[in-house]
Amino acid sequence: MTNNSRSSQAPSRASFVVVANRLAVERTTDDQDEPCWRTSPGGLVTALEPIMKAKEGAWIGWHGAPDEVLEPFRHDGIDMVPVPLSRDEVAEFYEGFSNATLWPLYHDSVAFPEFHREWWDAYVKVNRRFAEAAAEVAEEGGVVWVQDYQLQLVPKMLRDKRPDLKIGFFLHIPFPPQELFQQLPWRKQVLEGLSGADLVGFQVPGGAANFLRLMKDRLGLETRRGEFVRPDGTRGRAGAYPISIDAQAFQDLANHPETVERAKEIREDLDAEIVFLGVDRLDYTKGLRQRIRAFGELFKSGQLDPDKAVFLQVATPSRERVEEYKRLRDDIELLVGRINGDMGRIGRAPITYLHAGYPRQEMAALYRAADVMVVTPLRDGMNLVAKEYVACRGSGDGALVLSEFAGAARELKQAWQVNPYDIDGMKDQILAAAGADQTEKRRRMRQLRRQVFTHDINRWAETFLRDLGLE
Ligand code: GDG
Repeated sequence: MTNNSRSSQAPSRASFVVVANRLAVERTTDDQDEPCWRTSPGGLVTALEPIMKAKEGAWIGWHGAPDEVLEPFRHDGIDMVPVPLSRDEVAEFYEGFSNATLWPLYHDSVAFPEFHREWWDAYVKVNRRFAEAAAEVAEEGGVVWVQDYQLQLVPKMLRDKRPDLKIGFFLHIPFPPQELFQQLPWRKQVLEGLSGADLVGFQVPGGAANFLRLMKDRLGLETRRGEFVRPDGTRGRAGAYPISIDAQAFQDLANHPETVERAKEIREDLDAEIVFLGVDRLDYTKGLRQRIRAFGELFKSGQLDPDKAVFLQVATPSRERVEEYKRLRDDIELLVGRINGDMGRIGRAPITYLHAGYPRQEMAALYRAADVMVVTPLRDGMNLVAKEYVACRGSGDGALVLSEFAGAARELKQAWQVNPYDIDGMKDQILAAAGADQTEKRRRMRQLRRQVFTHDINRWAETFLRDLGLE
């Protein structure tokens, strides 16, 4: 939902505060071309909006422009508290420590994590700034919910300043096993940071188990039945809270007449009997190299006929200033170019590769248009694309190929599951999904849809906040 007109000065204290790397609004321009804010389209914002409004909530986050200091403001019933970041902090805290140290380390080190002391210093400094903002904004006895790997030190920093608060933390990405985590030179500080939360949420039980084991082995804390005991005798808890999507909203969007029409156009343009689809941020965790290789081999061997089948890959631009991402883009484009050069003919390429972001409605049209959705990350906290595809298949057919290494695999058991490192196995499952008869596809999709519609984003937020003790 866009909202341009309801921004004004924010009042000072809130009983419910969300702290996230990014603010819940983004800059845009209104009808008169004047700059204004609109609510970000993400699922987290949508899920928390009703609670934020009911509780006079505040959202603390960076507003996206370096070297700019902004006063708090009110937008559409929610107080926005912008946290400033300098250009150097964006490079060292965000692109550096968050995205070139923690991101690869937490994703099984599928790319090499870089450790730099100056990045760590920036991480500490910026986390302190977020914690200070939260300490100032939260009212006595309030609830503060800190989001994700960029802000792992905030819970303890905040608890030290404001022991009266209830503090929750949710990690959107995987939490690695001890053997990997302990490479981190600042492992103790990160664990201490997280231990300040009353409730630490993970996508899957394995993440919570890894965390509790580290609380015990690295911090020497007593742990029992999902709880840890801090040195002062107070307790915190850890558990799994698998995130989801607004399934109904996706279904409605997919069923909108314009979307239905657009999906038909996409099918006509692709002019194929069978359409395979991949949608990912262009990220090395998403398994794009392996997936494209698998399709290349299927086309080359004739198991997929390039005249009848097409693989459409949308790769949304992401973290383009980080070196590893530049390399990935070059690799992918080389691979796609080579396959299309070898196997295409005039007017027909087996792989349609789009390096672009699209409006949500276009995404829904793509999901509607695809016979087989291929989601094969090497490691993924959850993966919402898989759930979005399922929500958009109101027709009850379609097939989902899903990596075992996505958090979503625990819930979406009726998908054709794959080990993305096993190219031959992946090829077999892609063919099995494509070749399954309608009855089989419908049977599986029915169960997938039941799961996604009963475990939606509202249930996720309500469960976490109930366990944290939000009244
Ligand atoms: C992290 C974790 C976890 C993508 N391209 C476009 C677009 N998207 C949307 C998708 C989906 C979202 O972005 C991507 O979410 P994922 O879950 O697939 O992956 P990450 O971005 O890596 O998210 C992940 C998630 O946090 C939530 O906790 O599931 O494991 O890595 O919603 O639809 N949306 C639009 N245009 C695009 O071009 N509008």
